[in-house]
Amino acid sequence: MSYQLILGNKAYSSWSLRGYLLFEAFGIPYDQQIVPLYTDAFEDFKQRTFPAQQVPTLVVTNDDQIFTIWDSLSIAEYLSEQHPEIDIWPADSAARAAARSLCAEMHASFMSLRKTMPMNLRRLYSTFQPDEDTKSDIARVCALWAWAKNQWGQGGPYLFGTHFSAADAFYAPVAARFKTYDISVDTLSQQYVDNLLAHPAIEAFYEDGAKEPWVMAHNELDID
Ligand SMILES: N[C@@H](CCC(=O)N[C@@H](CS)C(=O)NCC(=O)O)C(=O)O
Repeated sequence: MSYQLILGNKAYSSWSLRGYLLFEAFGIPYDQQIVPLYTDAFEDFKQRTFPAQQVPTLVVTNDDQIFTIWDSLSIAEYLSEQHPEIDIWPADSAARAAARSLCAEMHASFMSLRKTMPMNLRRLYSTFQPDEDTKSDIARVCALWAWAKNQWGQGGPYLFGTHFSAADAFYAPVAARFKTYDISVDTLSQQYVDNLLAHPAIEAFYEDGAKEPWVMAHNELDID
C-alpha cells in the first residue's frame, strides 16, 4: 500500500493543511505533491484524478489497484480504517462521536469565517474587523473548543487531551486564521491556538508556505 497526497498551496489551502496533518501528525508514510490552485497544473490534476476536483486528494495504490479519495473527511475515515492502531479518532466512543461531530460541523459550516478570513499563513493583520456573521462563527468555534476541552481535553494541549486527533487537524486552519487576523479570543481558546500552532508539523507547513512563489490575490486582504 502506498499513498500519494495531493495538496494545494500551503500558504493558502486550509483543506490541504487538514489532509497533510492526517499523515504528518500521525506518522503515516506518504508522498506529497503540491499542485498550485487555479493554475494549469491544477486543471491537469483534475483530469488525472477524476472525479477529484479539489485538494486534498489522496491516491492510494494497493497491489494493482489504484483509487482516489478526494475529501478530507473521507481521507480521515479511510486512514482510520487502515491504521486502527494509530487512534486518528479518540479511543473513547463518546469522545470519538464528539470528534466526528466537530469535524462534520467544520466541514459544513462557518461560511462567513471561511469567506471573510481566508487562510493566509504569510500575513499578520492588525486591523481586521470581523462582521457580525463572522463574529458569530468565531464564538461558535470557541464554544465548541471549550465544550470538548472541558469534557475530555483538560489533561493535555489538544481538544481531546494529550493525543492529537483528527478534530485538531480540522481546526488547525481556524487557529491559523485567528493568528493571521489577530482575533481576540478567551484564554482557553488562545491557549489551544498556541498549542496547535506549536505542533512541529504545523510549524513545518508554515515554513513551506512562506517559501512558495505563488500569490493568490483573492486571499490577500488590502489592509494592514
Ligand atoms: N470538502 C473538501 C473541500 C476541499 C476544498 O475546498 N479545497 C479547496 C482548496 S482549500 C480547493 O481545492 N479549491 C479549488 C476549487 O474548488 O476549484 C474537503 O474536505 O477536502
